[in-house]
Amino acid sequence: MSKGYHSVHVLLLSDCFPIPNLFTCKELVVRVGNAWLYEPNLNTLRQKVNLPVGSCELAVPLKSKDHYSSNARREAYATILHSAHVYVCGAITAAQSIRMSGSTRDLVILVDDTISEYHRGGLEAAGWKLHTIERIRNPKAERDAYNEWNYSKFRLWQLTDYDKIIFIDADLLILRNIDILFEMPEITAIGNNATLFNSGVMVIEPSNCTFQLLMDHINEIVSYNGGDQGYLNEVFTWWHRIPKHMNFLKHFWEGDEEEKKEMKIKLFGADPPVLYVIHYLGLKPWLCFRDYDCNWNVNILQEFASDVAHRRWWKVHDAMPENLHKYCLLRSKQKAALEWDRMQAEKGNYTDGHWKIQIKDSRLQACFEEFCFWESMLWHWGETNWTDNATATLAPPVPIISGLLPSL
Ligand SMILES: [Mn+2]
Repeated sequence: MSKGYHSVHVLLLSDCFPIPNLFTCKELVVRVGNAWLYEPNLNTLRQKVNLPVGSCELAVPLKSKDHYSSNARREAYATILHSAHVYVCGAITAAQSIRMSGSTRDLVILVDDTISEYHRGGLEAAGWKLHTIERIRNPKAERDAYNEWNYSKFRLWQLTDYDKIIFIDADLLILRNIDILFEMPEITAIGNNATLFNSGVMVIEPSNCTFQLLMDHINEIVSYNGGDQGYLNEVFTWWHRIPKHMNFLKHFWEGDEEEKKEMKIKLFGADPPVLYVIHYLGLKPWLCFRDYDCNWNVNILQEFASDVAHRRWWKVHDAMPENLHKYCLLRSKQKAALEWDRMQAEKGNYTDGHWKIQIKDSRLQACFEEFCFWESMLWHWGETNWTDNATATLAPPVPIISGLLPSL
């Protein structure tokens, strides 16, 4: 390839659109039918194709490359809450973890109008800059399904005040500074399985025309898992693989040998940290009592259970300013759900024995809703015709912490 002193044109003949992060829509000169003519920036294209694709050179570079200019003010960490206020506490704690890692980059959070003023206040106090977005419906999702709105993630590409974004899920902790990823191109991520990347941590480059491209194909591209991860993997078939430590999944595979399990537990607990990022799969730490990882009490979720990783999350939580802790309180319904799972584990006499542990978490007693008598919710829990009308008609939560409110 030319040294980059002369401009070069690249002509591609293809019925599909060319890989959009190698040949960007900004660099498209003209398209006629299946002929695409680009005038690429040779320096950035060279940097990308020089990145290792094999398994021998996965490490991140020790030193920044001099030809790759970066401007910290145009770089940010970003996350998104798609209609999920239960992730507010996670996002607040994730922000804390980024600051504890020593990063000073902007923190940007995308929220839609289902996130209340109260919760917005907490996110801002934690350091997130709020961007209100119009959510994007996944046309292939069922109504009210978990993945109904997750195509809203495409709006990250509209954050054109920034050249580079490290996207992070709201359910992870940054234990060591990962700013070095700002030197990596779109898409940089860890491998999920085979040739696919995990979208929990990924580097992207905002661009309105890339956003448009993602939107243009929303009805035709089929996502293998029904989520944004599957969709993005269809579009960005070229991506740069980084070590698993930069998005380490809290997950013990069924096939993991005992040694491997022990190694993972050691990694979760290492202090000073060895892992850069822990990604909390399964039930989230803030939706459990702090006493133990509540994934233990659900048979199919036990593969996600780790008390060591759980404790680590709470340590970061506890290091946050006191005024942020109230965003991590448990709703009555969640307390009932946790107790229900615990009772099932007791009935099943689960051998890990976590269900025997007495809960000392003060959040058990703290109530910020009008309805605090969560035990009554258990009377009919699990019955097929059970509805939670008793709580649904109550007023929205009032942000008052009190363990003294009388039970109804
Ligand atoms: Mn996640």
